[in-house]
Amino acid sequence: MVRNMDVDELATKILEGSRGHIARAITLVESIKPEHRRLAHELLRKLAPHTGKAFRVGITGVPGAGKSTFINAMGCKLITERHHKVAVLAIDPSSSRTGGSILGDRTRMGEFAALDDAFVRPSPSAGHLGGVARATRESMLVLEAAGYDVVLVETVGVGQSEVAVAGMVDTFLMLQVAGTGDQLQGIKRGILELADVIAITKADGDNAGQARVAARDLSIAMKLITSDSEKRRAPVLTCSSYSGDGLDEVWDAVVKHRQELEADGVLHSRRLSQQRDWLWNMVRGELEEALRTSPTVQAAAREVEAKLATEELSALEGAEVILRAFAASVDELAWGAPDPSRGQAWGGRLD
Ligand SMILES: Nc1nc2c(ncn2[C@@H]2O[C@H](COP(=O)(O)OP(=O)(O)O)[C@@H](O)[C@H]2O)c(=O)[nH]1
Ligand SMILES: [Mg+2]
Repeated sequence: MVRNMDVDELATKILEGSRGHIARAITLVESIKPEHRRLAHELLRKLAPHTGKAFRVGITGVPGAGKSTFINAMGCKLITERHHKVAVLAIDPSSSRTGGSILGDRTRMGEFAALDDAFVRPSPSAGHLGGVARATRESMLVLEAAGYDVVLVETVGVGQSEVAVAGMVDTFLMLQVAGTGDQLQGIKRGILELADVIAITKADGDNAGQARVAARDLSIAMKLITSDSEKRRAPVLTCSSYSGDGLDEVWDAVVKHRQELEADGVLHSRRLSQQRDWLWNMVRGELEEALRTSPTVQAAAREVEAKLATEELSALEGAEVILRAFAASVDELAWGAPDPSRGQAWGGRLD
C-alpha cells in the first residue's frame, strides 16, 4: 500500500476530506517502519499549514463509565445541531485491533459513526503508550487538515494514558459514574487534577438522584483539591446519554473552558508547551527506538553483556562502549540526514 504512495496526492485528497485517504494516512502515521515514518513526516509537513484549527477535547472515564454511549449521543448532537465535523480517536495502550475495549463496542457508536460528518478510529495497537500517543497525535493533525473542527480523544481512566491525552488536547472532560458507597474512592487525585470539566453520567431514571448527590460530593472534593482560590475549579455537572438531559450544558461548559483559555491567551501558551513536551518525547522516543533496533548497538550490547557476565567489563565501561557504538551508528536513525530544503516545521500550527 505504501510503496507506491504519492504523498502529494494523499495530501490533496485529505484536504478534500476523502475518508478513504484519511484512513490510509492514519494507517501510515501509525506505522513504525522507518520508510513509513519518512513518508508520514513528509505528509505531515504538507498538512501542517492546515492543522491546529480544531477544538481538541479529551474524554476520560473508567471502563463502564459510559464514554462510548456519551460520545455517540454528544457526537450526533454536535453534528446535527451545532453543525460540527466530529472525529473520534482513542488512546488505549491495552487495546488490540480485535479485542480492544475502547471503541471496540462499535454498536454503541453506530448512530454517530453512520453520519457523514463523523469519523471514528479505534486506538492504534502499537504497543507502548509513547507510540500510541504519537500515532494519535499525528492522526489528529490529519483529521484537522481534513476539516474536522472537533476532535474527541477517548481514553480509559486508569492512569498514564490520561497524562498523554492531556498533553494533546485543549480541554479535558472526565466522565464519572455515581456509584454506591464511597463514590470518590478509586478516583485518582492526579486524574481529577487534569479534569477541566467533570460530568456524572447516567443521570436518568432511578439513578438521577444519586447522580446529583455524587455531583455535589465531587464538587466539594474539587474545592479541596483546588484550594488555591485563584485557580479555576472544574465544574461538576450531570448528564444522561439516554435521555439527552444535561448534554447541552456539558458541551457549553467544555466550550466555556476553551473560551477562557483563549481569552487569557493561555490556549496559545498551552499548545506551545505541549509542542515543547512533544518535541522531547519525539527525541527520546526516536533515541530509544534507535537504541533498541540498531544492529550495531545490538551487536555491541551482546558483547558488552557477555563481558559483564565474566567481569571483564564494568557496567560503567559497558555503557560507554554501547554509547560509542550508538554514536557511530547515528546514520541509521529513521530521520536520515537533515534536509536543508525543509522549511516548515511539521507538528501542527499552534492556533
Ligand atoms: N442508564 C444509563 N445507562 C447508560 C448511559 N450511558 C451508558 N450507559 C450504560 O452503561 C454501560 C457502559 O457504557 P459504555 O458507553 O460502553 O461505557 P464505556 O466503557 O465508558 O465506553 C452500558 O451498558 C450502557 O448502556 C446513560 O446515560 N444512562
Ligand atoms: Mg467504550
